[in-house]
Amino acid sequence: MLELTAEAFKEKITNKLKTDRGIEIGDASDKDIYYVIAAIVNEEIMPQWYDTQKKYEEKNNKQIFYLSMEFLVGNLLQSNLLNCGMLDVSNQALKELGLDPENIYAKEHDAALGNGGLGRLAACFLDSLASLNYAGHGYGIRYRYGLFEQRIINGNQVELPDYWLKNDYPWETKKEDEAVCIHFHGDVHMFKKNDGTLEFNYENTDKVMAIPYDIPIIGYENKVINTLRLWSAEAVYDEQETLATENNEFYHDLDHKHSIEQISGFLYPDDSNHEGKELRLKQQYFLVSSSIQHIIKNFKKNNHTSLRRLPEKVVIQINDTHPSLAIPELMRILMDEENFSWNAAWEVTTKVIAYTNHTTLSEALETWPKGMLEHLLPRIYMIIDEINERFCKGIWYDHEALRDTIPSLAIIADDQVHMARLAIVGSFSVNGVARIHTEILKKQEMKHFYNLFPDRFNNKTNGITHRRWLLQANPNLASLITDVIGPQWIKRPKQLISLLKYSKDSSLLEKFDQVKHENKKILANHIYERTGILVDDQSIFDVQIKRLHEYKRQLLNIFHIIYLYNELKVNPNQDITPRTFIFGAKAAPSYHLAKEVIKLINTVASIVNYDPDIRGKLKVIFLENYNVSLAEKIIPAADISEQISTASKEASGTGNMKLMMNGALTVGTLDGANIEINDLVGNQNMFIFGLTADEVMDYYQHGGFDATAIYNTDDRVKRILDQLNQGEFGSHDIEFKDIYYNILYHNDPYFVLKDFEPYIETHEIVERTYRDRLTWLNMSVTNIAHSGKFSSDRTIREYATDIWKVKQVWG
Ligand code: Z57
Repeated sequence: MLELTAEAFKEKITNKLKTDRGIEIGDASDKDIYYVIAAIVNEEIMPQWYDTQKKYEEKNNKQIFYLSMEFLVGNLLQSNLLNCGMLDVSNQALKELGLDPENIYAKEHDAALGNGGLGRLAACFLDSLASLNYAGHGYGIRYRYGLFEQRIINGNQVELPDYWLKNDYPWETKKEDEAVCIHFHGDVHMFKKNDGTLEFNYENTDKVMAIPYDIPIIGYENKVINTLRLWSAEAVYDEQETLATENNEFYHDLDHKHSIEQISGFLYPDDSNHEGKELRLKQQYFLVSSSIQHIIKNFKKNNHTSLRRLPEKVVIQINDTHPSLAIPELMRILMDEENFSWNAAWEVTTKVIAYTNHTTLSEALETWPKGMLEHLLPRIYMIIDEINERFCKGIWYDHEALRDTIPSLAIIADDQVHMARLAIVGSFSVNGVARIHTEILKKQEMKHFYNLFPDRFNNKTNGITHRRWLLQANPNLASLITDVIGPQWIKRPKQLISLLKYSKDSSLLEKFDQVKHENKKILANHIYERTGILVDDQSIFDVQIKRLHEYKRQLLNIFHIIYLYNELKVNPNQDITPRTFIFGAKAAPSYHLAKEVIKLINTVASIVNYDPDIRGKLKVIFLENYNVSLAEKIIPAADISEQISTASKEASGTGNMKLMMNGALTVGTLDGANIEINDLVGNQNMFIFGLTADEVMDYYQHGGFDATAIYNTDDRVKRILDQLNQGEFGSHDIEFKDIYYNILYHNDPYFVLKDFEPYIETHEIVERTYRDRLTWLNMSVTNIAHSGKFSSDRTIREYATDIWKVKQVWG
């Protein structure tokens, strides 16, 4: 649609307002305009969507199915316009109509069907799959409530329901005819057939309908439209139930209906923390069973051959262990419905399933009580049990040296089903998400499995879509880059490297400075509108935006702020470069310490921001309800990117990549993908500090370090902890005692005190560097230049060639 003019686009808007919504432009609200523009996009892409799917059918190549409990897609209007080539014309048309495009696009409610990194990664992957023309589809759950909306009240996080579907969602299409039936509970009966093989029947199961809602995933200027299919749970309609009302069972039926609809009721809000609730297990099986049933139906429709050839046409990537029941579910269908033998079914399953691991944190590793699994999914449990028996026997007989380790490898052990073990045993590929993370999996967490299956393990360093996170979120930077090196980087992000040639050109560096400053003014305005606080757009914007977790160490950041505050109180005339610390973070509702840290940040903010001694040199801003839309506002304006996890704990991180791509400099530990950023830009272009992963793991093996010793010897640390303990930052003296106790009596499990001094010193270097404008700008441009590697296009190409063995479909 590149030939569409603004004039024609305006006409489309006015016509559609009339025909779709029955109003004249003068009476239209921003929301009306939003819906009309979404309709214009849909009109453009619907035929392309059909054509893409037809082509996939005709070519009948292998297709990728990305199964994930989370897809954090965020807002879609702007990125859909961008990808189908209508963003510029839409912006122009809206401006000519006297409207602010930003306001119109902001009318969309974010689809927050994810918690953080893992869910956002899935969304970036979909964007890259479509943009690179791979036949790859997402399968997830259409949660009626997405991740909670966060409000800060008296400094505390308060959670509100995110009913994102309250207004029409213009991007989804319900596909009633493709509904499938899912079975829970029931009794399994086993028969011996004439040929001596076993047959399994199920009776008295609870039936749930899975109704698909399809969302188009638009490739960048290539007319490829892939599908994100989200399943919604509905009660099975049968006539008896409607008749039951005569017997006064109406409320019983309603209750039943509601409990079924709960399966797709809400997204569990715990990031990197396994809660073990039965409803969550139901959700996982619901996703897996509906997706696999559909995949098999589709295979049969397009291939008139045996399902033994499924691996030639289908690869299923499971996003963490959350969909790992895909393994026994595929076994079940092949054996019980398609009459495969165990061995034949296993052969197919282990060639179709590939597993991505996203963490080594023990609290995130999924285990389910075997009783719970057996009760909810009796047949699935039998299959897992058999997988386990065969696997353990195999070790016992074939790997004598590993006999002692069987308890730590067994899929079922201590009455728990260990999902990561199931995922490794039942798949042909196990990948980590950054080099160091994969190495830790191979050498530590999963070393016995690695010894058993060395070829299965591989690394795929994460990436982000540069289309959303640079082109769309930071249009001024994108067009400056294009002015300097031409537009090739948009399709080939690695070409950003051409910027290096200009990274010492001071007149050009000025322009990058101007763009950053413009973005900072925009964010400052936004902060003022949302909080009433004025921030200095000349100050350093120091940003930490991510889920709140102890290992991510927002606490270290706030300790630094308290330290600076204490110093300024002693010496208000100190000549420091003003700083604005910006936080965005949601805590899991049940995560007490994380919520205490949010409270601490807000409390420190309320003191620092209004203390006249500070004279505006420090501002602390906690922006509530951090989500994709807010990230798009903050990232273009960041000077400093805080990536300060306890080394070895952050599998990869992806915010680090987004901020780097937008010219922020990283203050970070040698953890996750920070290490790979550091490989590219070098120590001279980022601020690395703190313990290494090896040192951290060493301490853990030898009982940690002595936190109290640091408290007793470092006056700065002692001061801060005493302030927390004595209620200096709170109205009651009990506030923040939990943080104090956690550090001193639980021996600072995330090494906040150990890394405090190097962190403080690093920030002193940051400040000196910031004052040296040309050096800073050179560093910033160098980071942008190297960020092309972290496009998810690169990541997806690696998955495609190494794991999936698929090629681009055409073009
Ligand atoms: C999640 O967002 C991540 C890991 C998990 O196990 C769960 Br559950 C949720 C994150 C990691 O913490 C990040 O380091 C990583 O970048 C991201 O997944 C994507 O791989």
